[in-house]
Amino acid sequence: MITLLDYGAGNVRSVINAIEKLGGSVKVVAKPEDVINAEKLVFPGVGSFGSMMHILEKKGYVDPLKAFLQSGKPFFGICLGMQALFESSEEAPGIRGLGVFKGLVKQFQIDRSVPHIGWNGVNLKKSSRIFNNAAGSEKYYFVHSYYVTPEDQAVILTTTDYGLEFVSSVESGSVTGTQFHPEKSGEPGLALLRNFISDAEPASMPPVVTSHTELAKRIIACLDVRANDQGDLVVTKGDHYDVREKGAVRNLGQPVDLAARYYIEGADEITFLNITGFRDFPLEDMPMLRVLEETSRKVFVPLTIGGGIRDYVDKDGRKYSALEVAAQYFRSGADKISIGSDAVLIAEAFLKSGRKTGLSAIEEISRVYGNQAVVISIDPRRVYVHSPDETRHPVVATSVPGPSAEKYCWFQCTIKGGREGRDMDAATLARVCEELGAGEILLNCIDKDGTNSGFDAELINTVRGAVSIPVIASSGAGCVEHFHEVFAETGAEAALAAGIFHRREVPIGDVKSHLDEQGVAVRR
Ligand code: 1PR
Repeated sequence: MITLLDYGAGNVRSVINAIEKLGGSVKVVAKPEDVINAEKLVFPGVGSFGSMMHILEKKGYVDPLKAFLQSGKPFFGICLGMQALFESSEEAPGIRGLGVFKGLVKQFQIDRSVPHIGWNGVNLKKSSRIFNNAAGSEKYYFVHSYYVTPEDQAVILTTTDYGLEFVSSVESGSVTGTQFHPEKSGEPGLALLRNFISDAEPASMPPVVTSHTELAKRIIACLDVRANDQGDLVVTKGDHYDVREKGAVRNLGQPVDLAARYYIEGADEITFLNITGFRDFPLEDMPMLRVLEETSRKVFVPLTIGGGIRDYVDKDGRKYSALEVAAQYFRSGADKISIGSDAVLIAEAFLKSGRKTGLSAIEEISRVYGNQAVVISIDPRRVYVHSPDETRHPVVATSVPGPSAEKYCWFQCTIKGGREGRDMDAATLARVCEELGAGEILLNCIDKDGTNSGFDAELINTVRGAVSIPVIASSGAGCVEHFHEVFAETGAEAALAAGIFHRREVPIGDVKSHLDEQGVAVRR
């Protein structure tokens, strides 16, 4: 029996799903004694160091945890669950950690995008039974902005390279911790958990021991989901955001089935966009929550859900916060949520007042779940002008002239699925959302959506240049070469596609083989 310490943050459902997939059974801690009485304890942490330690204190888990960690019984800390083992964190000055390991948790100060999001390798520093049967060249899924710095080098199990070499896992006796998420690292991650659950013996070194690792470029499969005219939830896809064919919503398949297929084909992440979410009330949108629950039982790579995440007043006048909506999605299996229309309205309000209220959906959700859990989905379209003076928005001199041979354009943000243009440009929106706490940008493009004509590199470079958080390029992929182009011509950390995958025109595996042949780091 595995005991799981769920202190109420983030996506513990995927850890439970992973352990149950491996044939294990899980008991979730309900009271402090459950910690002490555990045979084996798994502690997955997502969010921020300060709120985690605060909740552990409030629930009376700190002393039982310290006692368990001295007991010699097996412990597995994941992400914040590993950071909690250290003395303190730059993320929450003055807040004490469990102090099992001497050392500080530090923030990345590097010239790379932060958070460190994606698949990266591990350099093994000593043998451990959790890496038994590993080849040594596997990549695991990381999503964090802070890393541990143990004073005692002997506890270091692995390091990983991302702007600097940092400690990505630790082990001392029966206490193991990983910065990466085994429950979201596909089969290699499940193998680690299997070793922990099954007391795999003896500890051995894998055949390959790397001395350097590289963050892979991510290939993301996107499922635009909405109810069709019969009310069934289907995956749909159009071009330029028009998903109807002869008046009917195009039906490209069942969300859970397609997600499971893309997992097997090697997608690094799966994104669900509820494209009519701006109309609905998500918490009444049980079908979408069920899709998430079912998918998270079959898919062990990160899941992002977007569509309709904002504050609400329901028909009985009851007020719901975007944080409550997001919490429901995290508890249903999401690792990240994506905010579209509401992000534009939040940024407009911020630019008008010049003041952070702390109450916007971006600020609230990133405060509780960490900025890495908040993605901003931007739906821009080009507005062509003959000269920069024609607009107050930043323009680019474009190599793709406009309908009247215009040589300049700016990228106008839209809301409600491209239905309403706003007086804001994409780079400003991205910059403001980063300032408010967002951790990643999903940069779509209405002009390119569904065209199979390639990504909009000018748009991507404009937004890439305005933020220091990762950017996902989206819209327009038509062949494997388009993925190489976008990574060669822009600094995007990931590329997303929909239509070519749904229509089985380009298998995800072919995209990865092509990138591999071109020397682009990918997860194989
Ligand atoms: O505004 O917070 O309710 O969120 C709604 C979400 O749904 C937004 O993220 C918005 O991008 C998305 N959305 C709304 N309407 C549509 C539509 O298509 N009518 N889909 C829509 C946006 C963009 C990508 C698409 C890529 C790749 N689709 O997600 O998958 O363009 O497509 P391709 O590879 O086939 O070119 P809110």
